Amino acid sequence: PIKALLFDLDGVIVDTAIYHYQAWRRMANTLGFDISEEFNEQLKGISRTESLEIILAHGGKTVSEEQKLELATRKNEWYLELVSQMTPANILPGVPAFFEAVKAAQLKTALGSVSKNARLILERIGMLDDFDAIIDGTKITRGKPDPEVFLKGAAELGAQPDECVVFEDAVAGIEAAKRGDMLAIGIGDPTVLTQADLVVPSLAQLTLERVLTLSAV
Ligand code: B16
Ligand code: MG
Repeated sequence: PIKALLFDLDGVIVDTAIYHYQAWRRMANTLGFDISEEFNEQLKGISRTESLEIILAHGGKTVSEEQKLELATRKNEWYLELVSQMTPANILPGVPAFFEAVKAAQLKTALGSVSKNARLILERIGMLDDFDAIIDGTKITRGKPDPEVFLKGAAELGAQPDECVVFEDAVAGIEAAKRGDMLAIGIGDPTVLTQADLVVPSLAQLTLERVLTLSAV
């Protein structure tokens, strides 16, 4: 039976992907190139340093390690400026009702995010106390698609992988869940999240009941 639900942050609980995109775009522009929204798709769920490498390669730029650190720091400052304006109004549709149902069913919850800013974001939206465990970028050594973030979440909740369901909006995150032998529910487009066991547009289109039925199959 399902004991634990593991939630990605960016794209599942809040839409910070748009802020990441804006901040990376600003950085790319200072280097003389641009990045499209379509290109941004592959950065979802990917760590800050890996994202920077992908963007630099895309723009055909070679920079020193020192400059990389500077660029990543500046991007994060721009990103944090946007995050600082967040409020509970930024919580994605369907999330509060879904969490109420989860609590009523006495299931455990964990956050599984590669972001180093995850706690700050949860604080801004008033959801810090809604998770029994928080696994973020400060607690992991390998980003998604490595399953580390979700395996650690399961371990902290005392659940086996087959007792866990992962909610993810990123291709890399769905892959991480599947590599961890967990059920994966995609939030987004089924033609993009092809590895997911079920895909819904948002948590507003999903009931806990449906999740628990799915796991029984
Ligand atoms: P930070 P998630 C990920 O969050 C984002 O999807 C990804 O775009 C970002 O680069 C990464 O966090 C690192 O974030 O720069 O704040 O440490 O989807 O795993 O919740
Ligand atoms: Mg995400």
